[in-house]
Amino acid sequence: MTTTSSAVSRTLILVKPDGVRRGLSGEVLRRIEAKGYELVAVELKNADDALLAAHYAEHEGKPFYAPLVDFMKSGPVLAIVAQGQNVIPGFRSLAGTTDPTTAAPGTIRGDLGRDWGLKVQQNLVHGSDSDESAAREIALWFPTL
Ligand code: RTP
Ligand code: MG
Repeated sequence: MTTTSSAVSRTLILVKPDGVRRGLSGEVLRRIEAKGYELVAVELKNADDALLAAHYAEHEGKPFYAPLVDFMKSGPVLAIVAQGQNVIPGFRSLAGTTDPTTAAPGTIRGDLGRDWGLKVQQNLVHGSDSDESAAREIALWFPTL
C-alpha cells in the first residue's frame, strides 16, 4: 500500500525574553495556531544556567555563546510544544532566518524583529531544527511530557 500522508511530529518553540518583554507571546501563538498547528504545552519559565547549557550545547565556545545565555536569562521565556505534520521545518519557515534584519517579510523575525545594536541577536523565537533536536529539547523543557 502506498500513502502520501506524513506522521504528526512535535517541535519545541521558545518565545525568547525579547518577545515576552515586548508583549509578542500572543502574536507568536496566533501565528502557530493560524498555520494549523496544535498546541500541546505552553508554559512561562525562567531558564537557569543548567537548562541553557544543555539547550545551547552545540554553540558552546562560539563568540556569541555567553551573551546568548545572558540574554536568555534576562527574563521569562514562553516554552511551547506544538504538533502537526512537518511542524519542525514548518515553524522554522514561520520564524524566518536567524538575522532579523534580513529575515523575509511575512515571517515572525522579518515582521517583528530588528537589529537593536546589542551583543547578541535578539530574534524573538527559537524553533527546533531537526527530529533529534526536537526530542532532546522537549525533554529538557518539559521533562514530564
Ligand atoms: P534558534 O536556535 O534560536 O532557533 O535560532 P537559529 O537556529 O536560527 O540560530 P542558531 O545558529 O542556532 O543560533 C542560536 C541563537 O543565537 C543567537 N545568535 N546570535 N552572531 C550573532 O549575534 C548570533 N548568532 C547566533 C540568535 O539568538 C540565534 O537565534
Ligand atoms: Mg538553532
